[in-house]
Amino acid sequence: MDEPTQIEMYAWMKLTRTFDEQMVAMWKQGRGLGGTFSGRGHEAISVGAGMALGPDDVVAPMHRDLGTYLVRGMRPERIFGNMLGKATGASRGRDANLHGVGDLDLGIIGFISHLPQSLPTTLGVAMAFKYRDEPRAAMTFVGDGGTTSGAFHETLNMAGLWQAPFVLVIENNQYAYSTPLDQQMHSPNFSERASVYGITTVTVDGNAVIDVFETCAEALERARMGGGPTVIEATTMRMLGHAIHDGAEYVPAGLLEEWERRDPVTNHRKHLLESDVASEATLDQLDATARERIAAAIADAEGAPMPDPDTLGDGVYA
Ligand SMILES: Cc1ncc(C[n+]2csc(CCOP(=O)(O)OP(=O)(O)O)c2C)c(N)n1
Ligand SMILES: [Mg+2]
Repeated sequence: MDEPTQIEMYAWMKLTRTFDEQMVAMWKQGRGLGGTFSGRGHEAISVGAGMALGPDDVVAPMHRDLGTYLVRGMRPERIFGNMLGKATGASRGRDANLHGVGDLDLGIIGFISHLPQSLPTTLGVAMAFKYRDEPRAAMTFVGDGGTTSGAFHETLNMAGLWQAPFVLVIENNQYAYSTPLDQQMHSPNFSERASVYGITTVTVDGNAVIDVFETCAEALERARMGGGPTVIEATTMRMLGHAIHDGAEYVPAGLLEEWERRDPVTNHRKHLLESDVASEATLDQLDATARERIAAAIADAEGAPMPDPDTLGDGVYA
């Protein structure tokens, strides 16, 4: 992989991490509004997958995929604005977290709260591409918990049958809310689950951004070229609670320590320095740029107006 791309990956992951940290701090200070889900630990997945998408592909990110929104071109002002329920937010004040931050002009379908309903929706988009004979792919995400739902199996069944240009990333972060993997399913072998539907399956280290990027890029290209769907299991760890209110005391401390050593942002930085791709000064500069960018986005969102009550009925179709 060329060096500028590796550095760009660091910049996006750092922007994502900085956004996440500032968001958590704001909510703890009582400056937040709705529920907020930290994606700490998921940056290599959200950024690696986001960077692998082509300009004509469509993506439906999940609640821990802040990086995908940012890479895809969603401005941080619109995301913070959304989280604060402001008129400047992506849903114009209709929601107050990452849910609903969609923009089809950017090729982003907003996150659908009912898990895992982004899957059948994205399969529909993929099938539209196939019917129109367009070389485009549709990608979405699901958590380990979401794979236990019927819609996961229904979607994979049809994706395999129709050989749709569909790519699904399973973000296996070891927990669904407070429920660990071994209390969710008999055998957490996600590749096995998907392969029975006639789908290519790959498992990737979800904390290694270059690996995630390359795996997703290959799957998306195969989909665009008519090679059918892929399910990618990306293994990682949810490093904070389910949402801001959850202290996650039920997660063994040793497990978090183990995954902290595999932190995706720290480790990519280390890789760039050790392989002489970037200097400490270059990376420090990117850190400073991320801090400034996020501070500006927060100031913009906090200063923005609430929606005008007269617009309440806008966007209501039935
Ligand atoms: C149908 C449905 N039931 C319950 C919820 C509430 N809920 C939101 S996230 C979540 C846990 C999901 O776990 P997982 O799929 O592993 O994703 P993670 O949060 O770990 O990234 C639950 C139960 C929901 N959004 N939709
Ligand atoms: Mg999970």
